[in-house]
Amino acid sequence: MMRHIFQSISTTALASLFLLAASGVQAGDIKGKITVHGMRSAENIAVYVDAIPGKAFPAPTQHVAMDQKGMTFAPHVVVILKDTTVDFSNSDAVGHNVYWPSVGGDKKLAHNLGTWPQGQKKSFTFSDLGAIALLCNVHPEMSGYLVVVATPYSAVSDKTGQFVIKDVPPGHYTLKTWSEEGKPATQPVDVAAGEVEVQLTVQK
Ligand SMILES: [Cu+2]
Repeated sequence: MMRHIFQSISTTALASLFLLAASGVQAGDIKGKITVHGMRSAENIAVYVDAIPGKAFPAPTQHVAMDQKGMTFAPHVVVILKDTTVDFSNSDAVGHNVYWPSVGGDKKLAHNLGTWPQGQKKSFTFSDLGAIALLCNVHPEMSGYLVVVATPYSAVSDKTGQFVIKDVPPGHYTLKTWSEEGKPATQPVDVAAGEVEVQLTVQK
């Protein structure tokens, strides 16, 4: 009987069935707006899905770029998935150094990549979670930040405090923030297919 039913379903019908099954787990986008209190700006705030229980993410094959350009780290804040390799480049005519005094406050994870001239780059794979202040020991006024998180679902806010985290699998999660000036904030979020809007407040 079953055999007969399957034989009577055309290839096109089968394809439609697979599409239907796939749409049952359609990802959604988290569209958010951050309001700040006591801070200079709502820009450059890292927002990320804290964790997805039972789900492990493979080390990304694609590298992330962090440049030193115009005597600044560019971009100023980058969020990366754990085990991402960052390529540090130097676009300035002067030598720059890259070092970090800790990872997530752990001074044992301090590291100095050295100093190198324009046009060269050095790579490093970040396997520990936490925020990292990037510094240059040639130019003490320079700073940038890496935020290493446990999921690939993250974003950095723009000048108006807005952000979009794309293609998040449906589920109930906790959004967290990291910023240079503000205290960490958390916000529950329910993701389904389509777009979910969230409001976040970050306090100094
Ligand atoms: Cu420098």
